[in-house]
Amino acid sequence: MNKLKQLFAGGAVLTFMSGVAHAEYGLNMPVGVTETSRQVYDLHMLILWVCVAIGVVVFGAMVYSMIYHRKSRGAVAAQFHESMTAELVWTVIPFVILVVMAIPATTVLIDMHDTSEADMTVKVTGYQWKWGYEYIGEDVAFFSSLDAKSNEARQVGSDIDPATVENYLLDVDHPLVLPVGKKVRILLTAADVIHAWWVPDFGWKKDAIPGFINEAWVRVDEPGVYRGQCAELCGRDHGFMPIVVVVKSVEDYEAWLAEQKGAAASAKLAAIEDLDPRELKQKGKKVYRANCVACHQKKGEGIPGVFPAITGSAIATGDINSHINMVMNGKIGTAMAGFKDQLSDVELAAVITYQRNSLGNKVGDAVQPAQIAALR
Ligand code: HEC
Ligand SMILES: [Cu+2]
Repeated sequence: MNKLKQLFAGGAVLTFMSGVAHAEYGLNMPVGVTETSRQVYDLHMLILWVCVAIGVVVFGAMVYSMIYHRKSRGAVAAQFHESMTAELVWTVIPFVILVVMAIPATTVLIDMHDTSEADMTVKVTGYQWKWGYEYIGEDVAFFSSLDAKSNEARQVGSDIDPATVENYLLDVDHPLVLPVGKKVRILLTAADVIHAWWVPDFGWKKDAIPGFINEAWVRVDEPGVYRGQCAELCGRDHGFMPIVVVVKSVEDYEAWLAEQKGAAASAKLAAIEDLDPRELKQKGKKVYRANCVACHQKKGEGIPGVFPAITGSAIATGDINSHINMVMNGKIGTAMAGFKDQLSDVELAAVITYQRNSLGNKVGDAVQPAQIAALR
């Protein structure tokens, strides 16, 4: 009896706590911030209560029969077979229930797939292991990788405690920025393996498949920061390609977009100018930390037998052209992907210069962005 009391007390405390901590830890799915997500939530609640009602009726009848028609009371089972009425009842009622549930479910599905009359389009491409975002018709495109702090804290032997990193593994360097209240068509694809784009607050999740374009849309009602993750097991660093969407007012979004276009233009200009090797090295370190460290490691030591070291590497300390070729085009059939399409001229020149003159290497030469541009 005492045990039972404890159990109930424990249950009561848990219920109470779950009420208190509701904001961070709810048992239910989030209501979300879009019309779609609210429709999905309502549908979920409707079906839940239909299931609860069926459960109460079925188990109620069972428990009632077990208590009031038990053998010790002298109950004798009724003997009837092939009862038309019973068979009709247990066929027609579930059928009607299914149809009643299918009508709202289909309505929501059709709404979710209707990408017509969108105000703008963003193309989302999944990569191992980051996201690429392209604002169609705006000449704005960038990559979105795990933020440097999470990335450093997650490394084996890192001296940063993950508990001290805000939004650990849920933050990126360049979030997707969207305007509030606008219908955004989202095109999804991937460049290597299957990924899936999932922001729970938007109420949907969709696969990004190489060679296919999937469509979805979102219209966010409130400005804010919404976080999600890749939801398809896509390789070793699947858990390290989060999604962050920053939703801004329309004016702020326009200002941001203009700024991005300005940045793209100045990056093109910078690509023509020669840069100081020291500046290249500094930039290169950032590029290396964001794109190469997962395999070649922080100090360039690599992982013996899996990923070669950059420190003392014959390529990174040898002929500069083979080094450039390796980084731009990768090596087919290995995990070394070509970075030609993922990094700008400046970034490529910087990371190559960095690898040759840092991480324990001292070749003393440098690559300029113009050389990279000429090789495209
Ligand atoms: C997904 C893992 C991975 C990532 C990320 C990666 N590499 Fe590599 N890299 C490899 C592998 C594997 C090889 C060996 C290829 C081979 O078999 O020759 C390699 C080889 C190299 C080499 C030649 C080293 C040698 O001595 O053979 C260079 C230089 C290099 N990578 C530069 C880079 C740069 C620069 C980046 C970031 C922009 C980068 N890598 C990102 C996996 C990776
Ligand atoms: Cu993925």
